[in-house]
Amino acid sequence: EDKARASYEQKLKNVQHSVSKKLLEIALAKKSNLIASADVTTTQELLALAEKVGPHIVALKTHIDIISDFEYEKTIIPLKELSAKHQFLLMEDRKFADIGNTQELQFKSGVFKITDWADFVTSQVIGGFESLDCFNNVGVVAIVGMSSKGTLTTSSYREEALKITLSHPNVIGGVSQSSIPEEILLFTPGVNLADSGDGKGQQYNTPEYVFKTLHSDFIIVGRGIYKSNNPEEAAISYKNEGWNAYIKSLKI
Ligand code: 6AU
Repeated sequence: EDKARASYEQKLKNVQHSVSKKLLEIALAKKSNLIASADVTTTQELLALAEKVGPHIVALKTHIDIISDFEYEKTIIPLKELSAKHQFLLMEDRKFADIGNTQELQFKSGVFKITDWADFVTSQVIGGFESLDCFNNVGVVAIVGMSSKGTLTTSSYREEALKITLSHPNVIGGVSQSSIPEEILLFTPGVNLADSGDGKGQQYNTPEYVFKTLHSDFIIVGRGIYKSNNPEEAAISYKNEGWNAYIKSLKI
């Protein structure tokens, strides 16, 4: 397990998808491998958080369907402006989990119109290879393994999920708590410096652990940042912890 990992520079030479390239370029430019999860429930909180943490992150992860006052004009247009101003990508954590036709409707229709603004989305791969064909204008991060206690993403499930993840051209990487092959990007949530769990099944690791042991590329931090008294300072400390852990893992 303790062997040197591929650097972002090396990965940048090998990845094909434009979204993978952008993520790696931003990581190198900002010296950050942090994705902030904006699990807040109003437009005002979402935009305020994006403004504060924007300079320190590679992407802002949304659950857009929890925003109680969502309006495309008031929510998405300013969010897009902030993503351009602070140079971060938008990751919609929709976790699609249906047949291709339904996923296509959920992706393109309704009030959220995810296809119009997200740079990349998360999707389960339980619907099979072709269920991911509809996401052809964005990057897809496949849910390979979950962080919660008792998850059904067993090693045999993860093995099958990885086959789709590695072979589908829309897929840029996976969400997992285990290592995945180097040619794709590994996104790891369940990262918190203060807590080991949340009493609702979530399980946390440290940035140190996920970079050293899993060779993650990006950490996803929610409550560690947005619940903090000072989200900007918290983002800076997760950014620094994550970057230092990444640098260390290059030298093993
Ligand atoms: O740091 P937290 O626990 O406040 O938030 C973690 C965020 C949440 C979850 O929906 C998400 O990460 N998540 C995911 C993702 C990103 O797909 C998968 C998973 O296995 N565990 C997990 O927590 O927004």
